[in-house]
Amino acid sequence: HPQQQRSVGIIGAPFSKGQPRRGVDRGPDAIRAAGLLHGLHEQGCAVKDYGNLTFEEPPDDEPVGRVKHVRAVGSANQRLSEAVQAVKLDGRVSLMLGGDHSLAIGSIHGHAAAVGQLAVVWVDAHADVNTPLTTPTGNIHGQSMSFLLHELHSKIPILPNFSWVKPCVSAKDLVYIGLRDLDPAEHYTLKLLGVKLFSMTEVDRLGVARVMEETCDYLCAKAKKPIHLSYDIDAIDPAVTPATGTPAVGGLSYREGLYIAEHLCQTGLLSGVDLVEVNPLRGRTKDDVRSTVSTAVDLLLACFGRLREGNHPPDYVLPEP
Ligand code: 6HN
Ligand code: MN
Ligand code: MN
Ligand code: MN
Repeated sequence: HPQQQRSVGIIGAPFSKGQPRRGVDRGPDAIRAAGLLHGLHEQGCAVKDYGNLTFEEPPDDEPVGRVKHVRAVGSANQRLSEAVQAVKLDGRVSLMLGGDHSLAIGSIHGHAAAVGQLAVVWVDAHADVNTPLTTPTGNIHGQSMSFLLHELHSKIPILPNFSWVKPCVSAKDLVYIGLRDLDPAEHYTLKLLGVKLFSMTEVDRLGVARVMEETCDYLCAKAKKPIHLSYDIDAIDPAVTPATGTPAVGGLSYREGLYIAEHLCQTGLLSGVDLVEVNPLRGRTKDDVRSTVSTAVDLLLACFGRLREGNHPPDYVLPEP
């Protein structure tokens, strides 16, 4: 059906302590500088930019067990959760620009706190479902979903600055797309919980169109819950989006990545979006960075109504001679 006016609230989250590489905190400004707001306006969206969040640096943020920067990640996400709740109370689709993927904790928590039960579509090379006790790296961006899943609640230790995090997603309301680099504990967990996933093998077998049909059938089987899309740019093949911290070969093509965003937009149920892990200091050349950032912008424009067939305003009339 024709384009409805989409109302978007942008939150920049220049945060990098969920992983060890510098630069991912420059993601939000790089994505804005590549024309995101202009593009959204041009396609008829009502956009409000809430600006960039600022984060405190907790003193003595020593590792807890293997887990790094626990206090910084906990307090940054608490702030983000509140910001997302404010955007949702303003009646907008929340768009969080990362920053690293640990920010999904606050983004999804805040979204669920504002609107209730969510369906989550996690597009990523990685499952980000290590617990603080299974993480091989200690990086919280590889653990985000473990804090959010009800079914893993008993496996999560008490951590400083995390007491506000309450699990808010059921395993049956989660779908992964694009997976190709999982740790053994993550694979075990997804099988144990019966989480629906479309790894790159399924994308190859079914094609992206069937993957998206099955994703929406699965998530909408009972009720039409609001959808939270958490898009890690490393889901796309590093030939297209190399400027990211944990690239993994064999990823989604540009077209497959766009199709996912277009299809979720057409459901009319997209209520919150994350675009994370764009790191303008990675990649070898300026073109590497340009291609990564402009792909991120294209994915987001598709999330908010842009179609490859073209678009026109609902009140368009042909000029008479
Ligand atoms: N990401 N599984 C690895 C880990 O450190 O737990 C990689 C995580 C990557 C996280 O890309 O958002
Ligand atoms: Mn991720
Ligand atoms: Mn990833
Ligand atoms: Mn529509």
